[in-house]
Amino acid sequence: MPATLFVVHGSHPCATVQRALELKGIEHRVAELPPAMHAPVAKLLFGRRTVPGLRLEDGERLTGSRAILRRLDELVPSPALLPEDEAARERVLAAEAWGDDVLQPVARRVLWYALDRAPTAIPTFQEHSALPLPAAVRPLLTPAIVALEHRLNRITPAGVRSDLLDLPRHLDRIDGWLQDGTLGGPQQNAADLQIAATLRLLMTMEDLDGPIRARPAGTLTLRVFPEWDGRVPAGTLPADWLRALQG
Ligand SMILES: N[C@@H](CCC(=O)N[C@@H](CS)C(=O)NCC(=O)O)C(=O)O
Repeated sequence: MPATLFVVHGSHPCATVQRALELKGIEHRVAELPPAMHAPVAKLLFGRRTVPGLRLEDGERLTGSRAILRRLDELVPSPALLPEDEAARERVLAAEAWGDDVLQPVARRVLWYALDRAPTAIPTFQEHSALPLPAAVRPLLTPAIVALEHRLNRITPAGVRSDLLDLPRHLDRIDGWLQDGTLGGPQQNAADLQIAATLRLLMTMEDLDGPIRARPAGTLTLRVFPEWDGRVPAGTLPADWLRALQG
């Protein structure tokens, strides 16, 4: 049996790992878990309640996007997801860690906050989902999923406001890494995959799409992930909180 990647459809770290598997040509199937309800399943299978989780052909189980990418590089060294040069490698590892620890949660908080305000956008995130949930049942589950995600991600309006006010600073940092070559080289690296997946999820919100798309960070994102389900209409996020991004 090929490797199995356990995902939630549209999850950004899951997309990071899936793209790494594709780049390396590792045969795999994708097992999709229902959002929010995936946590107990992931905990049972991988000992940690988050996706992505990867079960390799020989049964080895891996969890966490960064740990999975490290193991994939050991198993299939080419194309490498980290540069050979020691200093460049350290820079990519630091950018990847920042993308995981700092940027990844920003997209979760802002998106689930937005989906609470615009629940009719939720089906657009399921367009290519393979979950055998009848369309009639999905709207019934939606409020519970949104509430659970708010709890899991400790979402508050003040927190989301400060995430959005900080976003221009985050984008400046990413553009700086593109300028110094840490990101955006001819061969996609681990930090490209980690950071672009989060930016792509943020770009599903029309309020954020334009300001990100206009930057080098947006160009990288669309190069790594041209397609992504989901569209949250403009005007969903409070205009006041977006001022820093537009200015
Ligand atoms: N940062 C870790 C964790 C990923 C993560 O938090 N995934 C979310 C989905 S995007 C999740 O499974 N959340 C469930 C929870 O927090 O219980 C990684 O990159 O693998």
